[in-house]
Amino acid sequence: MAGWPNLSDLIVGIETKAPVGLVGAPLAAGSVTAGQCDLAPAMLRQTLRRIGRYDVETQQELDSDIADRGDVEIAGLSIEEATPLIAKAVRYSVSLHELTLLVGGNNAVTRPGVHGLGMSLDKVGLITLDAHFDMRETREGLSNGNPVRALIEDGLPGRNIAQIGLASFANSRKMHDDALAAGNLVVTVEEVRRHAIRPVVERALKHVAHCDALFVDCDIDVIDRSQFPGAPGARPGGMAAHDFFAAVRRLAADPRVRVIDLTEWDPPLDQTDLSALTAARWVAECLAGFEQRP
Ligand SMILES: [Mn+2]
Repeated sequence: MAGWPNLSDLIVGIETKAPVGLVGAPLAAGSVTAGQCDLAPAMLRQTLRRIGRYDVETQQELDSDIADRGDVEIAGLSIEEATPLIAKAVRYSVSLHELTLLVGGNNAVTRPGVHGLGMSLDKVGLITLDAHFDMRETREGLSNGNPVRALIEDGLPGRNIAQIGLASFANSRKMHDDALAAGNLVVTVEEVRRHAIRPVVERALKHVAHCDALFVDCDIDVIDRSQFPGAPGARPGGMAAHDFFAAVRRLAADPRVRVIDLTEWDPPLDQTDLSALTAARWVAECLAGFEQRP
């Protein structure tokens, strides 16, 4: 692939003034299903060279530099212990870069990521692309199954939360009821198919129109398992990868989006390179959207 312009060309050192920052948060602790999501940031970096920079759809070549800020040092830490460290790393990145890509790790990185915006939660919007509500109870501690409930308990109002891609037979009635009662916008994966992804994303952006800054959580288990085997929570009947890409691009184009995370990728679950190529293209879609900003 020598001479082929690819995403790895865009990675620069942290001493450079880059519009985009990359923070790895290799958090594996506290997963509902034990796994190796901590291997994802390294695998993502390794796969960037396989993703080209030229987009045939827009006839544009991606050219935004990405400052790789390395991984937050959280090996062996619990979610509770890792939380302030992840929040601090995100906060620093947000202070330096217009857009921060936060690469988990499991979905528990989302809560510290949101706090990393350093803003009052009533001004922050959260949009999730996720098969799950992430509304498990918090009584027994934090997990990758309860970041949304934990954020609501922290004070994030449901009117600031839009959830896209919820899957049947993968959530409980209580989680659904609680999400609706909080005021979250809830769009199931079947609704995405019925109405198409683009209008659904517009609805989500409208739901958080009053927010000053947005955090986008891409739990990659939202994608159909046949198209993303490398996520423990992914199920048959999930979102098409092309809809996921379109959603990420549109969301990244909103200048209020300061952080986009990618969570729940567990590389060893996929013996092929399908999941790695999908996760690495997420970076391209984030950049493509970012470069469309006014
Ligand atoms: Mn999730």
